[in-house]
Amino acid sequence: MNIKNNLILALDVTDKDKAIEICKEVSPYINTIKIGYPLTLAEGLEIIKIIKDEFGANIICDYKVADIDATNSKICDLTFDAGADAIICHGFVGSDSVQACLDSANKHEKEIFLLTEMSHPGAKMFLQKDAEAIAKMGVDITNYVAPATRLDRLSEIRNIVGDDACIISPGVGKQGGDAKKTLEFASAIIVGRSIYESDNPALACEKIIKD
Ligand code: NUP
Repeated sequence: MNIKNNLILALDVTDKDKAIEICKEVSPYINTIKIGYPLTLAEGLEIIKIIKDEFGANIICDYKVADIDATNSKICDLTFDAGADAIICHGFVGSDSVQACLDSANKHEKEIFLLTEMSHPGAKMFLQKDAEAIAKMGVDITNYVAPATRLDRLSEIRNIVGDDACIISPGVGKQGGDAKKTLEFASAIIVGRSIYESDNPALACEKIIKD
């Protein structure tokens, strides 16, 4: 996936008009948009195609897919049929569940991103201890999600997955992560509130890119 300026917008607003307005403002800087549950539950799965068609953007659906293999297949099929270019899947559910997501992506000629360790404080309670094992689970994955809030962990995950893997990293801005330092290890950063809550989302993008 070609991610302009190595910057992905997390479009966690809950209103279609607001979503379109923000996308318009940031379109000179951003060609890859992450849509998660807030916008999808508010506006329906059709929002994927609406944003994709209007802005020609890559759409990554952050549905953190985490079920048994049969159910994961259905979730991924429906998401790719709705127009997503990629979907984020949890790794802690194990390789059969992840393989089901990958099979669906391959069938649709789309991609999955495997979530290793999460960026929020609570990730230290359970997920962190298994993050390295998740990163090397043996499924043929080339795309990962790893935290901008813990650079030592991000660096460790980069070491495990290798230089050719694509790592996208949330946690810059509101969660405390630094864009430039994160990009020493990550292929791209995911930024939400620092952009869409800004009075000037375009300027917020410019600042993130230049800093
Ligand atoms: O570990 C993760 N942390 C995280 O923040 C995995 C994620 N997918 N995210 C998502 O990234 C989160 O749900 C939100 O959509 C975005 C970060 O947004 P913000 O903290 O920049 O507002």
